[in-house]
Amino acid sequence: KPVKRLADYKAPAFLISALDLTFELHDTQTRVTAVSTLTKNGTDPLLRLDGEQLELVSVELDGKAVTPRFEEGQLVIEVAKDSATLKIVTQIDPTANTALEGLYRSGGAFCTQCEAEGFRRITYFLDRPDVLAVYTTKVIADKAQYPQLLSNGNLVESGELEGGRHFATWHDPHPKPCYLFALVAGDFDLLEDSFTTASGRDVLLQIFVDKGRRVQARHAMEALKFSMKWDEDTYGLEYDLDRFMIVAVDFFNMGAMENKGLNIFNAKYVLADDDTATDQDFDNIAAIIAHEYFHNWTGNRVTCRDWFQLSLKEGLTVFRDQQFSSDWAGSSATRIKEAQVIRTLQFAEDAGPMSHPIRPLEVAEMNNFYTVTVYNKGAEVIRMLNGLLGKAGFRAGMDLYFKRHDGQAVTCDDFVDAMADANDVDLSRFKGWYRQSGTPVLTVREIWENGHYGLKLSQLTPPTSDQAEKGPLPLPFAIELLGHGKDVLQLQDAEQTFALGQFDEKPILAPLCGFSAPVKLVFEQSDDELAALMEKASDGFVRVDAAERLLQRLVAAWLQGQEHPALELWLRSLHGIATRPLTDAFLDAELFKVPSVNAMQGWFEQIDLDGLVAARQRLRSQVRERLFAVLHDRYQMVKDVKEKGARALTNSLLTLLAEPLEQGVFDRYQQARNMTERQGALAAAVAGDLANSDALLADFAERFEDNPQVMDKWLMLQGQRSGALKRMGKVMEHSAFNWNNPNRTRALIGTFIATNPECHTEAGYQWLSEVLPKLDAINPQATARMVGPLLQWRRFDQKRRQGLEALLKGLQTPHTSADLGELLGKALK
Ligand code: B3K
Ligand code: ZN
Repeated sequence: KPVKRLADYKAPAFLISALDLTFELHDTQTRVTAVSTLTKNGTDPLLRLDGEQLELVSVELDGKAVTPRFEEGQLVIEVAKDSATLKIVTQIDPTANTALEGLYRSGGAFCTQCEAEGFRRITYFLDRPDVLAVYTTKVIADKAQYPQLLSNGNLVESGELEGGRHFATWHDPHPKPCYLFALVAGDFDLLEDSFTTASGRDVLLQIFVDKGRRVQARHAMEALKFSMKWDEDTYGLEYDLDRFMIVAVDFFNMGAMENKGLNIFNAKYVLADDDTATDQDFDNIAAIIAHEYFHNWTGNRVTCRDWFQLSLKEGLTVFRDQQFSSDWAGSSATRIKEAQVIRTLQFAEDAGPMSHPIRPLEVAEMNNFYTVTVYNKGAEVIRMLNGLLGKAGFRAGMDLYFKRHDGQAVTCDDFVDAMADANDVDLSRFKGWYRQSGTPVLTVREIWENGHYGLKLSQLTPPTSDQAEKGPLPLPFAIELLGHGKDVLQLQDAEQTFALGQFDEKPILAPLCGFSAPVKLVFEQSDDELAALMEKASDGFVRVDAAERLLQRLVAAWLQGQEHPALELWLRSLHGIATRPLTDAFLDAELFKVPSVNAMQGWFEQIDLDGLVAARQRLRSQVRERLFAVLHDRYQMVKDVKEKGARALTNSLLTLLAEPLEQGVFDRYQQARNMTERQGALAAAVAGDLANSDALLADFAERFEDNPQVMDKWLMLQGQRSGALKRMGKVMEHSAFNWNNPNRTRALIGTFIATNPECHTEAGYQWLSEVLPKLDAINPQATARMVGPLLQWRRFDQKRRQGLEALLKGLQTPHTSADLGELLGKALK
């Protein structure tokens, strides 16, 4: 696929103000008639339409048949007049569509996924986000098989047809880009409710789910209503159609999709009840329901000019869903987990061959750029703006953004300009966050002279694979001086000194409170101070980070075959936390986790995988040996408390103590009152590689064989467990696994690649060399999303480097998809 560049953006040669679509749905031969109302947007008479995997039936311009020509995969039509009506008929095979882009049929229903460039698999079109049209969609299908026919907007007509068929016509009055188009046809159970907006509009709310699972949509419905209210209260944003529909499907490449008025969700982010979903699942569902709903304004009403601007809608909407989550069910762990995503996944992305700014400069396959950088780092950038401008200033910026740009397709610069103008501030340097990739390293030096305390801060962003030159960026450095209060230092330059006042004793600095900027910290703070922060800082992120910094020193020493005093300090602090009165179970649940091997990989440039695995085992066994009694007491104290925080803490403690508590793990699993407890116990058994884990996994599979979302938990544990590789053949034969379903393949194979050290063995690479081409042929997008960890091959030891390089090279064949091909090309460059 040819690379596109942000710098080459050109306005479209034509605009399409209206699009009338007719879908004659048949399982393998669906006919699509698309009638566009075109106007020239300049002088170029050549209309170039995107199209992929289509069978062209006919083309008519203003009622006359035309013979089109093809150039570089596009359909080219000469349009003499300034405006015209274009009718195109295409035929597609939704059943053969295993890529799950465009219109596909799966699980007995038709559904669509058009973002980023899937609409071109439905008809020839200007498949780009800056072409906004009003859609009218007629859907025709067999009535018995597909009683529900849905599309965007409001239902205008429906009725019976000959031969057992029926139709429904939908009209969406809001002009939208084609990536927001959606169609669903199927036979679902329906949960309905309603919401009255602040200005009195009654909105019908509908959630469509697989038969028999209606009650499991209740939590999603509550989250939806809360989201609608929250966006009114927080940003003054109301819903703008008569109905809002959500359809849950099991075959889906991503989490969900914000199609106008008709969100399509991966079923795992809709369906939940206490027996089948964990507390974390409930929170994820609420966050994603909110995220997609919030897109109605940040994404749909104001959309992106081009795909390089993806963070315009995604970074902003992730920030909004994070704000929502902290209001809805937030705990001290919420922000810690957000920071963890950045520090493990995003920092790794920036350290590897896929490094890109939150507004990428070059893209071949757009689907490869739905990344933690664009989404989560993008949200961190918005969070910094929010902090800089304050709540009222940020809201003023949002108001101005909608006032200026409602109904338009705009750029990230437009967004930042609205923020700047509403607040009368200069944000030109801040825009560097959109241009520059990489992770700034923030070095902190303390100044302590004659009772005066101060800080010398300096920042440096090392070169990344995509960009050699870096400059300083404005960044907020939030601090606490233990016992003396908090402050936010605004670092503007490469180096700056801040005087913080007079003290009797050198204060203890809690750095980067709330993870105030997406940076790596270099700070030679004493081990004792880190231990004090771990126990006493008022900010949860600082406490968990202090523990990690201690462990990083310890593990670095262990990898050199040395000992380090950090071990005793870490254990002593954990002891202190476990014996003090319990004040924040969520936070303690985080402190009682031993960092994953993945998290540890982020501490070092070169990955000594065997060393890290051994270090992690050693940390676990040290905790067991030295702290069993106090941790077990705490476990006894919280294990029966019916409260979310207590469950989180119980699961952390159970995981740490799995080996000595073998029977306890077993009992906990058998007596579990909900999925949080059952899954927690099972995960502990697997983490400890207990003898009973086979029996428990078998029991779990038997209990939940009918629930694919729950069986994904089982597949994930199969991917994680030690000895996974030798059991793979068997697991893949289990009815729970399905090569064509990306939820299943991601759960088993994706988890294996991302978390299991057995992946990085000769046998692991051999196995992947067989599995990945097969997966890529079925679903390129899902496959490309799994291989991220393998692209880091240069950071491994020599033997693994060779093995991985050979694996990646072997994947480059004439059959390789554009998705996977782009990643391999970058990784091997
Ligand atoms: N916008 C969609 C993601 C589309 C992914 C295309 N590969 C979901 C979301 O971010 O809300
Ligand atoms: Zn989104």
